[in-house]
Amino acid sequence: MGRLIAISNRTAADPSARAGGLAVAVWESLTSTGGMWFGWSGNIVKGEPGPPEHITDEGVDFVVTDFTEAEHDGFYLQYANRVIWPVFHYRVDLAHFGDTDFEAYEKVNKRIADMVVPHLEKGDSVWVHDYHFLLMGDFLRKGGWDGPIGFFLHIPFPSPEVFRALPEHEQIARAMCEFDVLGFQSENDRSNFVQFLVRSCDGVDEGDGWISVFGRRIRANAYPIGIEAESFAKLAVGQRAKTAATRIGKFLGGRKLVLGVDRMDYSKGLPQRFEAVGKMFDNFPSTRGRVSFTQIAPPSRSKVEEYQDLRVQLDELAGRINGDYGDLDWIPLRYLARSYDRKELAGLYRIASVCLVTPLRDGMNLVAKEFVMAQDPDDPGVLILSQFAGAAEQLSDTLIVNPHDRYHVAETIYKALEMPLEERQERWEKLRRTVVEQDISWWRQKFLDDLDVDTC
Ligand code: GDG
Repeated sequence: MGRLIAISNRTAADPSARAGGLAVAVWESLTSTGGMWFGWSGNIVKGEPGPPEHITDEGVDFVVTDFTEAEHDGFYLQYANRVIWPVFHYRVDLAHFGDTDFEAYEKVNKRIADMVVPHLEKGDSVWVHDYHFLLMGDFLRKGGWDGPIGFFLHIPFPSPEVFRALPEHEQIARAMCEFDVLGFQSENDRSNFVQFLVRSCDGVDEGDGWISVFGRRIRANAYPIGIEAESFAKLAVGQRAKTAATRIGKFLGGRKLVLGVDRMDYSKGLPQRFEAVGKMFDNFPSTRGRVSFTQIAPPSRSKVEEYQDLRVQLDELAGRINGDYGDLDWIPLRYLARSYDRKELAGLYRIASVCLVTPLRDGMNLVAKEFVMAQDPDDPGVLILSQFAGAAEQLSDTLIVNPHDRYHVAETIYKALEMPLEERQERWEKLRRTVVEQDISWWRQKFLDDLDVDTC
């Protein structure tokens, strides 16, 4: 049985970083194959980075490197997060195409590949994660590795027209075709990628996920990522969850809770969501004083200008909506720009009547799945989900909305608040079954089966 070798920007070398679903899934695969995990240490150093640090834990070898200031800026902050992230989320208007950032992106992909190749042995399989390392397959091949390489993209893959806006799209597409198995979150993303190869690279779609392109035969499939469904359901009835629910219950004073939980990112559609909530108070006066919207929005990438602008925009909108509709004893909308413990989040999901998951684009969106698993079967809340989240392909039994259409979102929130118990239960049971059956282990196994890695 061969080893699995994972490569991702951040690893779970620090045990406290093993809490998230993805980290757990990769970690479990590695412990069962005695594998290795390569990535960034999280440290930024002045001058040249020293040799990579080796950490061994439960049979898994982590090899992590520091970034120089130039690498952190050019590779991470600029090309990955100010070029690929906006373009792949259909925000070409927000992309900053600098002169030198792609060079930094290439160099880091090559440096990490060069760090990995000497450790690879015959029989190993490599699993690369996410948009930071789109060129990794190419550099691993150039370094002499001809064994299997899988790649999973956690964010959307844009339509061919949008992808072509990326000045380096040809080089990136060619490099991506050095992977053997390419995993996407949804059929829509997979089909965008395949269409690009067919229309622009003379690729041939052979069906069943197989594509012939650039003299190679590769596979591209949808592997929708899941969560640790059963254990999340347990968190939601734990003590920490109950305490959080009691705390927000004091604030609500018997009113219904409409909840949002998102990293503060422009892809998550927060301003549009705030406006839709404002519209609801406007168009459905019976909700005034009876409903409160709370958005949990931990800041992310706060060094990047577009994220600072978003913060200002949210402050203004929240101020205006509360000014217009609020009363002496009622705050209609509030957002908390801080992070809560996962157990506390589970408690908040459980007492929410409605969860608004309305990104403008999202690879999958795990919040939607967490909300489903946290519900009380006797009185489940209602999920409102954007048609542009990857999760909408699996969770089609919920209320699906166009997040740009504030009027319709407002109407849908009202409909969700008024939905009879029987309908809520029927819909929730279907969603629950999907989230449980297609959980994080299912996702991992489905991907690794196609890469032909035995992790049992
Ligand atoms: C990328 C893709 C894809 C949020 N606030 C707090 C907190 N969270 C947790 C949620 C959830 C996670 O963060 C967010 O996951 P998402 O899937 O919603 O979004 P991204 O971070 O953008 O992730 C996405 C994902 O990768 C996996 O492939 O689904 O499309 O963009 O788990 O619960 N966690 C804690 N405190 C918070 O305040 N502890």
